[in-house]
Amino acid sequence: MPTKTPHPAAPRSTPPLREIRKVLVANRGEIALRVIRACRELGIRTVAVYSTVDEHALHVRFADEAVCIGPGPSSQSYLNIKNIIAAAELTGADAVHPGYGFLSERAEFAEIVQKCKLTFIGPDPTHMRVMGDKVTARQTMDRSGVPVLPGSGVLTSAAHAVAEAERIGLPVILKASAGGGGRGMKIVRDIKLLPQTLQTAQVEALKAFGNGDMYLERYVQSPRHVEVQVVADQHGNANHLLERECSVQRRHQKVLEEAPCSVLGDALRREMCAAAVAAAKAIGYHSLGTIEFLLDGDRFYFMEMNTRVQVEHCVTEMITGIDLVQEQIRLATGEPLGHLMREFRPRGHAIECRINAEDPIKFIPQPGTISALHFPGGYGVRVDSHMYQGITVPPFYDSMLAKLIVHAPDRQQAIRRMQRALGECVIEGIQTNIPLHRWLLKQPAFISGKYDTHFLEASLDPEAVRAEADAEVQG
Ligand code: MV4
Repeated sequence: MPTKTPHPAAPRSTPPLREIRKVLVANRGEIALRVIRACRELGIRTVAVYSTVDEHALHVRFADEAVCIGPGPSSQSYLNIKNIIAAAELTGADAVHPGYGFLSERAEFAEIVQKCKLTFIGPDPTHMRVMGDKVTARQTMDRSGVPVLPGSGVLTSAAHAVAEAERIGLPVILKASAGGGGRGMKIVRDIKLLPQTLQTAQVEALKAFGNGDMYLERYVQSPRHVEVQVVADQHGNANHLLERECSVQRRHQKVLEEAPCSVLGDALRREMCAAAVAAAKAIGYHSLGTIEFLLDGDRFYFMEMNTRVQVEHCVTEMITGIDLVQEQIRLATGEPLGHLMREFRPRGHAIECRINAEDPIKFIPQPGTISALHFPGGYGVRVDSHMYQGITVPPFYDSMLAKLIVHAPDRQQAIRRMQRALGECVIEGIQTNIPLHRWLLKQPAFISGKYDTHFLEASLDPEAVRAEADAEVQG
């Protein structure tokens, strides 16, 4: 049940409503379009930023104004804070939406945006810092009663690590405190290997994140990745919008997501969603957020919090009927949760397939020009994409071309609808992972819903995927 944190009668934390008239969208691709569409419906003007290779991109055409912020490589454009802020000042934008990826979880960026008297459409930099430091996040959640796995603080020596591993019990997983999303993790099954593994991991973490801090957790052998969408306002109210199942992954990249999770019963769903709301309240969070859990049978444990809108937010939109990006913008103005402060029940079932420009067998990204394009349609089908016929997909960015989202009364019908939609999809000129999705949707483990985070990599069958690719060509 949604609850309200009582706060002093003298409103300490009731900021004035900040009007948003013009949003600078600090991103590209489908999420830039998603934000521009939300703004248009809210009557808010938009500013696109783009790199020289994105001159002909749809987000540039859809926005009211557009400013070039640098050359192709993201370090010089979509990650170039100075140029993005300059574009906001130049166009008189009063808010910045970071989308996902790029600068979306950089606390310094949110801080600079605020210092320039712009509204950051997201949480406070402090929330990003607490959740960006995984040891602090874990401790904060533990103290707030959110279940965490048995684990350690920052490891100070090999001896400390061994003592902690013996206390926790093998196998354990070493994680970088500055990591996240699967980066900087190592599983340790043999205590003799722990000191060496720790040293290697520290060096790697220092190189990758500029911080070598590592911690330990009990390793869960075959978990599911289930995450809860939370929403919170600037007045102390927080609520959840149910969960998403994201266990179909390869190398920590999600391939397909669905909502609701087919193995959660009502009682466990309530418990997990309540824990997610408690997590948000524990840090006085506001904006949209996602609490990721590892689900192990009927036990769940806090993994990470994402302080941004996520790629897979659409499946939640389909089963709740809520436009999450519009709500995110409203929350940034200081509006209260209002109509979001109710108990949500899953309305049917939604599935999202991420269509990537990649070799379906070897997963090598495939930049190039799209010579023919036709997206599916019809009842219960949604396509979020920045593609059009003739576009050249540059090599510098993420390879996701489109999200195919279906909504149906139940999971079986959603699977059938997705199979139908994939069958209507035509993308020529570059290879995509559509054959992988066609194969995936036929797998008994997927159809039965009995899969975990290892399922895709463990059962991938290159010959069977190749057969799907060949079948597609023949029609
Ligand atoms: C784990 C785990 C098992 N035990 N932690 C991967 C992403 C990052 N958020 C944490 N991850 C994991 N943490 C413990 N204690 C297994 C994973 C994991 C995983 C999690 C979600 C989805 C896919 C995954 C693939 C491999 C490992």
